[in-house]
This record gives sequence, structure tokens and C-alpha cells, in this order.
Amino acid sequence: MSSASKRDAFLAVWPSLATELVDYLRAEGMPQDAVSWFQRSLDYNTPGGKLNRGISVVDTVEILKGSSLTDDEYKRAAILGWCIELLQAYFLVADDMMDQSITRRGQPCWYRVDGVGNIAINDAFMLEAAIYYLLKKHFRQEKYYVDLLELFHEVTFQTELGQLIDLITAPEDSVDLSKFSLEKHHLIVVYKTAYYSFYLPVALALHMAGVTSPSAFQQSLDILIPMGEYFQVQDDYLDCYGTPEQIGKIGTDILDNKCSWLVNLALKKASPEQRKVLDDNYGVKSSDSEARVKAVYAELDLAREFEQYEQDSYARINALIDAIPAQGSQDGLKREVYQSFLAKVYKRQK
Ligand code: GPP
Ligand code: MG
Ligand code: MG
Ligand code: MG
Repeated sequence: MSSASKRDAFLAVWPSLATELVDYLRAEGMPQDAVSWFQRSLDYNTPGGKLNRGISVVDTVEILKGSSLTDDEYKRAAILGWCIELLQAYFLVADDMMDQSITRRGQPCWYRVDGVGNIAINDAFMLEAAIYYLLKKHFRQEKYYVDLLELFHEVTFQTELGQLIDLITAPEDSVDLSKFSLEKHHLIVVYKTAYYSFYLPVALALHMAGVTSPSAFQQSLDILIPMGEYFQVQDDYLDCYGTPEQIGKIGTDILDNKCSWLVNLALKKASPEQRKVLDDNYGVKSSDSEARVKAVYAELDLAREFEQYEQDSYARINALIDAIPAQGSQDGLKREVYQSFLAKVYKRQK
């Protein structure tokens, strides 16, 4: 199946899930304006992205099974996929407020929509609550139900830890670039991105496929966490070098004093003069300062550094994948699970 038709098939499941969620509000006797508000928040924030995480659940379940899914198997895998997309929606609504972002997926960030503002905080909580409503409704009878709950809870906590260090490493009022390091960056991105974006889809698929052996989950972590780190370095790169048309959002990392991969590379390579420009302009909320930082990035040829990093990461992750026996490991995990994931993100432009 082409990736466009995969996307269409996955998207086709969404309306019925949104309906189940708003029907719950109706059943609780909520007023019509509340029902409409939730419907609008669900539709504005959940389906508009690349849907890589959600579709990966379906792809992985199919690869683990080794043949096409029945309609019912497809639907259930897609529901788990949509639960990750709801988790992502919850994180993004909140992250955009914390990062004071302007646009997301080519439209205004939800908190910036007329009449929304701080209500977006509650909307974020409701997007998270929707996950557990759907899990209970559709998976309560499965013996792996508790595993699903624990997994979502653990991965959410890990992401929040990552977000915490992301935020406290980037205070608005005191810029101190000596607090940054690639080690710090590694910790931030593994926690804020890799667990929920890369490990979670595969771990959900493993539970659904009835895999219980801890070594299967460990193998997934060993490969998917480095892949998630690579993905967030791409995100940091695109924040500066992607166009808003491409990436659907306006980069804010320099203005926000973020411990981005780019600034860490710049700090490693900068001359004393360049370091002074960075110290004076990084995290200063003005487009002139942002432009001065970007000029130093250009002098240091960070775009080339990134290309090199991308090649090296690709080789390193492929080596991890190739270490799995060609016929699959004992636990039934095949190289293809990881190859299909890597193919989705390698050299991505958005
Ligand atoms: C990506 O950071 C990380 C997240 C979206 C996780 C947020 C976690 C919470 C607990 C709210 P980012 O700010 O670089 O993403 P983007 O560039 O898409 O804004
Ligand atoms: Mg952000
Ligand atoms: Mg952020
Ligand atoms: Mg970013």
C-alpha cells in the first residue's frame, strides 16, 4: 500500500473515535456548547500532522503478524495509533503555550485561536483523558490492558521529565550558554521525544501481538531510542533551516534560549569572537538578535555539520538493525520493524 493510501485508511478511523468521545459528553448531559467545543478541539489538534507515530503502530502490528490484518485487527491497531496521536495532540497544545509558538501544522497554535487562550490548558488535559476513555472502551477485556495503561503512563511521565529539563535549561530571564552541552541535549531529547515518538508505537504493537518477553522490549529500546534522538536533532535543525511552509511551524528555539543541537555544535566550534556574538544574542527576543545567531551558524557551516551527523546516525542505526539475525530474533522481532520506521524519518524535510 502506498503511504498516501495508508494515511487515508488510518484517517478514515478517526471520525468514529471522535464521535465516541463527544457522545460521552452528551451522555453525561453536557450542554451543547461544551460538546461542540470538545469536538472542535479534537479535530483541530489531533488529525492534522504527519501521523507517523499512529501509522507506525498499524505497520508494526502487520509486520509482527507477517500477513495482512483483518478489518477488525486493523481497526484495533488503528485505535492504539490514534491514542498516540491524542497523546501527541495533548503534548503539542501544551508545548506551544510553553514555547510561545505561533503556528503548528500550518495553522495558528490552538491557544492562539480566537476565544481559546488559557482554556487550551484544560483542552490539553481532555485530549489526554480521551486516551484512557478509548483504551477502556476498546481494550478493557484484553489481558494486556494493564500493560497498555502502564505503558502510556510511564511514557507520559518520561516525556514530562524531558519537557522539564528542556524548560529549566532555557530560562527566559537568564541566558547562560555554559549550562548547555551535548550530554544535556542527549538527555533532554531522549526523554522529551524518543520514548513517546519511537518506543511507544512499537511497544504498543508488541503488546497487541501478544509478545511478553522483556528482551523484545529491551531490543526495541536499544534501537528506537537512538532513532528518536536522531529525529529530535532533525527537529532542532528544521526549527532553524526549515521554512514554515515545509514544517508547518515557525521556529522559536533561538528566541526561546533552547538547548538545541545547533547551538551546542556552535558552542563547540565558535571562535572567541563568535562566542561573544552568541552570548550577547542567544535567547534575546528580537529578530535582529536571532539573525546574528543565524549568521554565526552560517559562518560555522552548521548545515554541513548536520548533513554529516545525519549520515553518521543513519549508518549507526542501520548497524544496530543489522545486528538482528536476518530471520528475526527469537522473540519474533524482525529487522523490518525498525527499517520501516527509519525509512519514515531519514532525510525528512518536515
Ligand atoms: C518536542 O519539543 C517535544 C514535545 C512536543 C514534548 C512536549 C512535552 C510535554 C510534556 C508538553 P519541541 O518544542 O522542539 O517541539 P516543536 O518543535 O514541535 O515545538
Ligand atoms: Mg515547541
Ligand atoms: Mg518545546
Ligand atoms: Mg522543536
